[in-house]
Amino acid sequence: MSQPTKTVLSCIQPTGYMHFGNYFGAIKNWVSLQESYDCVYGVVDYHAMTMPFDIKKLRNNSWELIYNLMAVGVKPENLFVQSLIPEHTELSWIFNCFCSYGHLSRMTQFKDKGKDVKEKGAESFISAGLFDYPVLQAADILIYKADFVPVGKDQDQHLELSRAIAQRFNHVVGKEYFKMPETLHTETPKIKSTADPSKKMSKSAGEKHYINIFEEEARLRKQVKSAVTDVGREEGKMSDGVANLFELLKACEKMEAHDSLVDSFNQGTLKYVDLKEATADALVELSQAFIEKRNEITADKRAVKYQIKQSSAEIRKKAQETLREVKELIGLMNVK
Ligand code: AQP
Repeated sequence: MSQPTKTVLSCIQPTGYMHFGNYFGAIKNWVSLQESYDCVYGVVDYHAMTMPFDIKKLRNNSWELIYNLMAVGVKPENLFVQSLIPEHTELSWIFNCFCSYGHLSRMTQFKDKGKDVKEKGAESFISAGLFDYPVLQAADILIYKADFVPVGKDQDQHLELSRAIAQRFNHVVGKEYFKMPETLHTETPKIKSTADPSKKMSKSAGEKHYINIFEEEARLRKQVKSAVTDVGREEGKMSDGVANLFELLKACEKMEAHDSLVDSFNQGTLKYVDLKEATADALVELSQAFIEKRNEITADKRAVKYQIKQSSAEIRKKAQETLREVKELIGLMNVK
């Protein structure tokens, strides 16, 4: 008898551009996993509200992210928009009651992002949503009973929290209702900022700290050319900045150039300018292909919007089924 196909779930926030950290850390895996699994991928607009946001841009950012995801190869039938599936937020309330305050307060992303907001002088905007969003994330994952969750390394702690919530729920209801979702990483789960390789590539750190995958060629080359290479180098050890450029080259699957430049590094003859040029060439090649595909997709935005509303409605059926079962199990009422 054939085994049922396993489910893959992952999400991304519509907070602006998609960068090479998102792509090489997670989205590249989203695309390839579609060949072997039932995949569900979300544009999580409720999560994008947890940091200060612009109400005039939120909806458009979600559509832009959809075009971007499709341009890199995510199939539209696998995509949903979170605010079109209200069962996620309903389940997240239930999960709030299965998650301890102490566990949630240990989340490093809350501390890091809270610090960012504070440094920008907006302390009063550190919202309860920012504190609580890992619980919503647990609902995003568990509502589809996902087996695998392809994410970057920065999400490991949140995945652990999802498993803890699932375990607590199973314990309370006295059965193995939720399965434990497993994290899947790419070979490059943590791409660093080229401007400050001690940090991950990220949008919230500011413009210098991420490279947009649809970047115009001249600016992309400039960003790679100005990558920090030598700061913090220990004798005989590769600096974080140089290692990051090698990671990017590897992620672009340019192994011949990668291996020959690694040889030069080992022999002490590597010129950083050559490493930067090879990295920029590889990123530009990829980015040009994405831009071309994106132009094709955005030629008919209405059709895409229609398609995504349809796929969200289809994906919602599974979320409704899980929520109904959860409510039954814990003594809540279902409408019908
Ligand atoms: N630097 C990274 N390296 C590897 N993977 C990464 N991811 C994010 N940054 C890196 C992975 O991308 C997926 C989507 O992440 P997100 O929803 O947090 O998207 P984002 O808001 O676009 O990510 P940012 O820019 O990194 O946001 P901030 O600055 O808000 O933290 C996830 O699987 C994530 O692991």
